[in-house]
Amino acid sequence: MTDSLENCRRTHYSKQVKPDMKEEEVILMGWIHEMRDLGGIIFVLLRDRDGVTQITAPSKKVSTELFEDLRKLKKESVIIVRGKVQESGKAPGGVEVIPEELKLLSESKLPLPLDTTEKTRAEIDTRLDSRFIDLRKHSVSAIFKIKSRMLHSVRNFLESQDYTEINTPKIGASATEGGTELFPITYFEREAFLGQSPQLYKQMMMASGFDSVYEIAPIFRAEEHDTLRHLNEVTSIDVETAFTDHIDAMDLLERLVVDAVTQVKKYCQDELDTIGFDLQIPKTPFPRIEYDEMVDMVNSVGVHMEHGEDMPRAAEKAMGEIMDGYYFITGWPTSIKPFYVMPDPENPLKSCAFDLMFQDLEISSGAMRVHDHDLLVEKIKKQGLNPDSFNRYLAAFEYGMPPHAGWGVGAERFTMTLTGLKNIRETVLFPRDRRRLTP
Ligand code: AMO
Repeated sequence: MTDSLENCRRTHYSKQVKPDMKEEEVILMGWIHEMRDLGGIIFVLLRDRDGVTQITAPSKKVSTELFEDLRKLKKESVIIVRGKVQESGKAPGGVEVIPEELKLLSESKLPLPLDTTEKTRAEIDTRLDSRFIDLRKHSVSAIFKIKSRMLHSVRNFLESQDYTEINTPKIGASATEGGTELFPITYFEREAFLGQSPQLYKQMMMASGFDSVYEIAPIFRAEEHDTLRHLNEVTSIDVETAFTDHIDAMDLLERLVVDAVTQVKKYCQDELDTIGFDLQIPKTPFPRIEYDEMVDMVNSVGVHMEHGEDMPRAAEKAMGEIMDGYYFITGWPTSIKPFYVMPDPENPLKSCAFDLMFQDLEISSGAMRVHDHDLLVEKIKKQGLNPDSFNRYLAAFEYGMPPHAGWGVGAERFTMTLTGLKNIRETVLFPRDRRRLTP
């Protein structure tokens, strides 16, 4: 039998228990991180959201019944401890709690599928299989506090710039980013697809007169990649702005990135310390490198890349060696960018598209868009797609569409740059990749 919460409520988190609270009564709630039974004295490390408190029970100072109950506890069980704070040179945080009452709320099964101390680190697949336990480790939960702060900062920043948050469908009838990489689903008697990007919707919102919109939502990519940088479900931060061009879009993105990094550094220093990452606030302006210049740069270090081809992984790696931090690649060939990207009016073989890179990792793609209906139809056809399947989207370009530009940032890749993590799976609570559909 386990105890119930009844009227008992937490008075403090572990982090809030300080040595100057001597003799103060506290009620702590959490998991049993570690137990040491030395015969005449029992030590229990109680772990909660972001800290650990040592519960010290000398047999001479606590009741026999309480002492025996403590002795029976199992690691990772959930408990409530009411007790008095004492200063202690040896305990974590310089404090310990002498227990007066113990409630066992939920007993954990043993052995655990995964160790919760920071002493050992299991393989990523073992960790993900038992993700809820993996997340109990402060070095893992810290990643998600950093991601949460980043998303919070992004929202605050865009709201401060008068952007309206929108929600668009994640089930649709056609592709947005070209014909491949779609997950088909059964939609009653028809076939439909999971959304690859809110691209077409955010553009239609420009014809609706909203001017500045953003969406933070999942996108689904049926890419067969099995890399440290690709997932099949991603959280995308999408932005679209009317009466602007790609230069304005890059400026906005640069300001947003610097703001988010600054906020993470300000509010998540404990989490950054926990994961041991020295986050640097990027210098501005971010370098802007023309595509052709990038091709020459990678060729000059012995990596072969043709002018006109998409960036192979070897070229990304080479750029990652040359460039430190964030930089834009601009002036991409029109032929390798999606149909909605505006060709450069001076040289239509080049486009008004850009990528934001962090060392060897693409964080974002964006562009000024085509807002002329006929040119858009022509470009859709040129890419081997059927304009008829885009008729509802295309209609938005026939009744007054302002020039517009925007971008999409992958929240997980951005989190990788904020945490120094090399495997994107670590930045998602429950990742979806080629091999993983559970938990
Ligand atoms: P793109 O397809 O380049 O552009 O995606 C934008 C950003 O989303 C992230 N991303 C991914 N992250 C992890 N795994 C994936 N499989 C994956 N696919 C994409 C990357 C990438 O830079 N509609 C355009 C954006 C725009 O022009 O507004 C688009 O979706 O960080």
